[in-house]
Amino acid sequence: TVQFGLRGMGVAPAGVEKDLTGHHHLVIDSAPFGSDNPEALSEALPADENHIHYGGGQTEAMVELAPGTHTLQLVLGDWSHTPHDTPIMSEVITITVE
Ligand SMILES: [Cu+2]
Repeated sequence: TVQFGLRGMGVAPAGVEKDLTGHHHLVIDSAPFGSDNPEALSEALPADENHIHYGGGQTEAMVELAPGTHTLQLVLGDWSHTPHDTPIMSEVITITVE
């Protein structure tokens, strides 16, 4: 179970255009979002097995991962799945699934 933390912003479902809100995306085993990857921050996040959208406004989720080492990063996206102008994202963490 992954719990998504957020302060100073609200969570709104995808498609709801409201200032200072967004929905969470979990980036799994994929290139990190950040200043070294600026183009990824200016367009909608892809939707695939490495980029999970929580467009219902979920603040935690169960994720099934194969045993081994995985990286996770949380990226907030606006109503259209695009990171905010000042992107809101976590550091990349590395976890081990046994
Ligand atoms: Cu999204």
